[in-house]
Amino acid sequence: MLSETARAEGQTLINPMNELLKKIAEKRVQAGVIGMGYVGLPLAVEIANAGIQVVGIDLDGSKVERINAGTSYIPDVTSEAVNKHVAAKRLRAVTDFRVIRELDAIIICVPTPLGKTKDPDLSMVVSAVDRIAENQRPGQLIVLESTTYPGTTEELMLPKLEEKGLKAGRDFFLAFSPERVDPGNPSFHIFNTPKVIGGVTPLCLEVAAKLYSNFIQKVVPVSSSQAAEMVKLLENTFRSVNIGLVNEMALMCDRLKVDVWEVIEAAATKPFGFMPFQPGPGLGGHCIPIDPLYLSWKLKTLNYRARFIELASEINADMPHYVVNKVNDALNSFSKSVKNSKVLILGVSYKKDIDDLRESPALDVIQLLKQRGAKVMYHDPYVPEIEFEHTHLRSMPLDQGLAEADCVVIVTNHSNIDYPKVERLAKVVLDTRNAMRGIKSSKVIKL
Ligand code: SAJ
Repeated sequence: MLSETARAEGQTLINPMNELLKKIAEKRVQAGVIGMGYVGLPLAVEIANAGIQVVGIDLDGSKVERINAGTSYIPDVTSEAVNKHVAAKRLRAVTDFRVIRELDAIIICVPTPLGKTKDPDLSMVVSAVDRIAENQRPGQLIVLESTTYPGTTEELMLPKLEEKGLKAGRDFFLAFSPERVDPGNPSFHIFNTPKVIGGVTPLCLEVAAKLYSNFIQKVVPVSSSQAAEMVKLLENTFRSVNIGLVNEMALMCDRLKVDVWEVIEAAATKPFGFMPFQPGPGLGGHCIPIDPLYLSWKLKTLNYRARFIELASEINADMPHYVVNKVNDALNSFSKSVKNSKVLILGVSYKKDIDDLRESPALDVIQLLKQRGAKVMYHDPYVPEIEFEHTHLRSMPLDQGLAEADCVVIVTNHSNIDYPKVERLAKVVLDTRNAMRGIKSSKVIKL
């Protein structure tokens, strides 16, 4: 039986697509996920949860070993879940890309960072696509999930995958589907977060949507891979620009001597037309500080300057300097200077209740304080040790840090910190996250 789209495109009766659709419908499809990180491993486990055979492919042998040993190294994925599927031989991991020959569906979840010159670094995507092209056969679905600029799927991936004469939409199927993993989110996981999908052709979309519907509650089809790529960038640019706005609000309220947290809380009572964001010490994570710059980079190649993106990035990137100036003011009020003062950084991960340090503003704050001659310590129950540039520190016991510090800076507002104790034992606290809201104290300075 031909799908309606296939019939419209005059497809022959027996063709790779029907074969693949049949395997998907009967859950015989062999899936593979390239990149076993905070996106790939949860995705692979979700695919296995649907009863589909899945192979995790990663260059990092230690990740492969840990998965095959039934253990998880991603906080949002339990070892019990990994072990269950490995024991049932539904999930395994390999470093050898030749496994792709056996696979019907390959999903790419590799990092897309910025290079040294702040330009997109798609080297890991290119490498994954090259490995797929080397092992490609008719009847495969290939999906890119890594966040990237609009056009990547069609302009960069498609030519490589058609190089040997296979045709997208006929012999293989190519789509983009942005990942929407929110690390540490207690409510939304892979299964119950709607998944946007855009195909290089309508048939590509149809095949990808059929596959994802096996393990995602709601699939959201869009008209092209570019549209799907742009959806993700809108989502994250929306956050970056609004965080930049609220950070600038904090700078303005500081000059107006108005409590920005009170203003935001009151504005948030508006039941429509407003969405609260919180000021902070800067923008961390591997997405929000980076993804919008993929979009502005692409638009620059089209002679357009994405001013909101650039301005928001500038304001967000400047917040660590603002924090350090506030530390300086706090110490000055005790006739101390930053130089030779002991500063305790409370919380170093890029957001609360996780252990991820990527792009964390805490690292910038630490570097800036060290440059001004401060003796910097930190306490973070999620991060036992940090090592970056010329800094190597271990998390100090909280009571000891509070006793020794001339100034405490709350950079990440982990839920499991005893903030009343911080107020009791600290000399002065700079609270960049309103973690001490509700604790009235002359020792606490808010951002
Ligand atoms: N931040 C603020 N103020 C805010 C919100 C966040 O300063 O009001 C800071 C956070 O502290 C953090 C950074 O921004 O340093 C990013 O925070 P985030 O909450 O956006 O968290 P991410 O980057 O882990 O995950 C985001 C997802 N988060 C949410 O939707 C809440 C989502 O945008 C994407 O699925 C994900 O990035 C991604 O992978 O793109």
